Amino acid sequence: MNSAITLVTGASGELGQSLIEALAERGIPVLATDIRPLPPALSRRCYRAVLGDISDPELHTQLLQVGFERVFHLAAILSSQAEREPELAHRVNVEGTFRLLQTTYRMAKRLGKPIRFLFPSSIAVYGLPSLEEKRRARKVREDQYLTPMTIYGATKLYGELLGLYYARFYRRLAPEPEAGWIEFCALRFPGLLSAFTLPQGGTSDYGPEMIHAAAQGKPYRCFVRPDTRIPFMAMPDAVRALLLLTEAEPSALRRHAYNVGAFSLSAEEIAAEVRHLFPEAQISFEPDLQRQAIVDTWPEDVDDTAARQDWGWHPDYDRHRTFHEYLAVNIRRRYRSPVP
Ligand code: AKB
Repeated sequence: MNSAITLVTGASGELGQSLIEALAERGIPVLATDIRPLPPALSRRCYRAVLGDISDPELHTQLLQVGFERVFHLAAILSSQAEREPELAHRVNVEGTFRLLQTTYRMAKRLGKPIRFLFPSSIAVYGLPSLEEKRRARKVREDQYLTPMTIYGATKLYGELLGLYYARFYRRLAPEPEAGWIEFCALRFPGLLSAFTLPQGGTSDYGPEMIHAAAQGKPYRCFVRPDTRIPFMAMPDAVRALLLLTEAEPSALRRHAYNVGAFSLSAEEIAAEVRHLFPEAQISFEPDLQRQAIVDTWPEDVDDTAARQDWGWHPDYDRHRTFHEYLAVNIRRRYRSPVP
């Protein structure tokens, strides 16, 4: 990856923090932005940090002043919060994405070359109509069940289409390479499991919350049924997927949005892994009807054949490695919890 200034939006979020660490380790200067201040240690890893609302034109003026040659657009309101605050979700996830695509196009024209724009999308773009269909469907392909039931899923799906539109429309207007355009690509992520940070406002959060609570000796009430099954991925794999896709040859990318998978787990299976690592863990199940309804429409697993074929995707962390190497070691260290 060349050492061009790389814009990371949503820099204070959990994916943002891990991605910035990885970019900084590679010596890539990061222009970070978020509405919340960055943790000071993370801010020191960045070339520049600009605070602001991604839907605010003033922030975009500042981003253009600094300049950038690559984009990871991570800023988003996640599913559970978006259901509570749909207007906010629309402003951040739709208007923010639209504005950033415009800004990136202006930047690409100024540079006279294409800018790659990576957009983390989600399994929330899928909407399985019933539990029976969810069990029957098992691994869902990119073009199936695209009828999300949440505002978050709808805004992510629209973000993918906006990106595709920008990539195609301006490419048609400016067929000469020196004119600049956007190379857009979306990754549909499953629930993410990080040892270092906790997500905020998502519906797959019961996975990470369960293990972080156990490591701190706190009881955890899981808000979905034990048999609830969705795909999950370890955070280092999510970061690696973003970096791999950034480096893929444009001609290899046959899709504008790719599934990436690692393993599929029920909430009961997560609880079993957590109890294995922390035998004292106190986990109970008290489903919340609204959040349960959301995950019941998300697929059990995803078919990521296209990502494997087109840009060599494969997860490094399966279920065992995720829990017994990555999470066990790092979470114990983080909370100084004893090895049983
Ligand atoms: C959420 O739960 O909203 C996210 C997601 C699956 O995109 N973690």
